[in-house]
Amino acid sequence: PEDGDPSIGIATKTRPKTKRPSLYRVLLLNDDYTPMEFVVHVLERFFNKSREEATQIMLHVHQHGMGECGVFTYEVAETKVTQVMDFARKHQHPLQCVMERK
Ligand code: TYC
Repeated sequence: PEDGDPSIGIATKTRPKTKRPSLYRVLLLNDDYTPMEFVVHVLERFFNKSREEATQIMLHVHQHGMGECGVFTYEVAETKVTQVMDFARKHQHPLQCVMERK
């Protein structure tokens, strides 16, 4: 004790406080209007995918309704979603990008 009765001890237990950040999946949703080439470009530009991987992901989304672009911490995932949505809107495509807790 800093002050007061030195015979009274305060029991404390510390534990390592480092918490792993929660991770979020960023997903693209399929629609009938966004051109396939535009989706491939989005995956290359915002998710650093190769042309080949971007094409595979795009086709997965096209065939299954949604697909994963990457896994990020909250702030990074949020930024990716905003960038993709702004870019799609700017080009007048209805492409939807969402994030979900892993
Ligand atoms: N279904 C679209 C088409 O046939 C292509 C597409 C793929 C759209 C993936 C969105 O997230 C998407 N042109």
